[in-house]
Amino acid sequence: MAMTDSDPYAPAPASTPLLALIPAPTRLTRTPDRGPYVLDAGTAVEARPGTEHVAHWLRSTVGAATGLPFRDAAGVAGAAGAAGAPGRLLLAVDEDVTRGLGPEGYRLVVDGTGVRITGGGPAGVFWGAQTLRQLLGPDAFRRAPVGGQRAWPVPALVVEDAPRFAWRGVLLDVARHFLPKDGVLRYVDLLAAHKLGVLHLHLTDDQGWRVEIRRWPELTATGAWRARSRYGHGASSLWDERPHGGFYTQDDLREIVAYAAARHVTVVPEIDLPGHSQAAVAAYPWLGNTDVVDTSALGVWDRWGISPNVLAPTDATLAFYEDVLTEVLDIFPSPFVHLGGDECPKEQWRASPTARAFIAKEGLGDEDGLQLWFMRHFDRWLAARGRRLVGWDEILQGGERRGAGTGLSEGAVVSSWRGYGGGVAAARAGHDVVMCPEQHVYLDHRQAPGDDEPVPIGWVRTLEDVYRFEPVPPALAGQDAAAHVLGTQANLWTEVMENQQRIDYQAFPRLSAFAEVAWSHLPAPEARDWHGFERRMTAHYARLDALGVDYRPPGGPQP
Ligand code: TNX
Repeated sequence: MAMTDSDPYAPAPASTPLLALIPAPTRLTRTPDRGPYVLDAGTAVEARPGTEHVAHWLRSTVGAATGLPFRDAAGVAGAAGAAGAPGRLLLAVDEDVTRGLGPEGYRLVVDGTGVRITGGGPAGVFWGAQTLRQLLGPDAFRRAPVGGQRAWPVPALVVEDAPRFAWRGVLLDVARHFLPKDGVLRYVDLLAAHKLGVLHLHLTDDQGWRVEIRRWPELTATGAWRARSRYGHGASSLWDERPHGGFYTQDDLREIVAYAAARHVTVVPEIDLPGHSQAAVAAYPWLGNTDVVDTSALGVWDRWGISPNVLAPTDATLAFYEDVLTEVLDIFPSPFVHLGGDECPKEQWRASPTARAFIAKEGLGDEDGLQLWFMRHFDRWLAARGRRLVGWDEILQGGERRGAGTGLSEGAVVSSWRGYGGGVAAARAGHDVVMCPEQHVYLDHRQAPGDDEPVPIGWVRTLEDVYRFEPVPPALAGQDAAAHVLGTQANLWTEVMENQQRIDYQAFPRLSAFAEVAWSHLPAPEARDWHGFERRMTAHYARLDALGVDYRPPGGPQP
């Protein structure tokens, strides 16, 4: 799609409001002779079929912030008038209007008679409504009205917009530190405000199991709790001597899924296996490699890094995880189910007579083959149920040597985190991929050098670094395989983020830059208008303030 007719990045003359949309729309044209339109108590919403949930969102969210009632046009006297009658906010799905913009695309028209948001599908209408909220100004992001503003002007304009990528994701690691349900719902809203449509919930890890499984209650009774955490490295490490834990009931998760669905956010659950599984082994010791270690003595892992206590390759383990996944599928309608596959230490398999015999019997070659065997089993199991496996790029290990491609089903998706390499290889082999290289979009990494960063881990990934991240690497650019890049994802691992405030600090403002990378049709990294983005961020910080986001301030932490 062509970048722009009029330039949404151009600095606004001082006399006109800075629109400062984030993520930047594909095309924005000001039509000052046709407007503005002023929303007030008389503005009625006409929600055509398929858009009722957007009207509901407007009332419950923008209405709560502004005091605007957004009354239903059907209930307003004389409402039988033509579409987009004066004083109307029209919401409609109409592909004839949005032609070529796709189901998530929308056309937003503001003129003196009202506002018309037309989507290629219901999602497009919702993203258009999010744009309208930005146009109303930062106070439209509050939870309740401040001051007595009754009239909300919006400049006359036409926006035509559609996302570059379908998978615009954020991983929230609720395993290392549990984030209570309300915090997750709040993140759904923050994602939606940035037109990000995938919430990848990392529900299990060595340090905690966070999803209620009715058939296997010890997973949460035991696996959701640890007595303490260890921070720092080597001699300078310290135990905090505080318990940590929590989990979501299935009802909690259904509520999160429904809340997200109403905001066009898909929740992709991750059950990490066969590594990162000590919490499960602590709950059911027979899941572990009992001929190598006395797993009955294990607790939930209480330090960071990667536990050597991985799943044992037995029929009982497979059957157990089939039970788990049966319940997971029942909770999460997502077409994609993430099963990890990352960072699985192989020492216990190497030492285990059971695992060695298994590798020999199945002709797996070595431990990498064994890991692939695990992933393939569940890849097929998911495919038979109409779902697609997603795994970290280690799921490619052990495939090529066996001369059978990746050994995974065609629908399997790779999350490329150790750089772009795994994603490039997977795309060339015909798999869809999500690019989330740790060198660019790991938001647990520090955002500035210096001693005063509250979360001083990892490499430095500045706001500008994230803004200049390009999901399609040169190795794929211009090739057919580039079509396999479903999109991109920023990952919030929470080893050093204990609570919502810390997550906010690491996530923002970088997630705002990431949203633009995922949604907007930006030019090549070196040609991106970083200073224009910075200028728009000035207005966006006011929105984040109104939302109560504890972002890292532009100048760094205040003493
Ligand atoms: C690597 S990304 C991990 C996570 C850690 C993260 C910390 C991935 C698949 N594994 O388990 O939390 O690094 O940056």
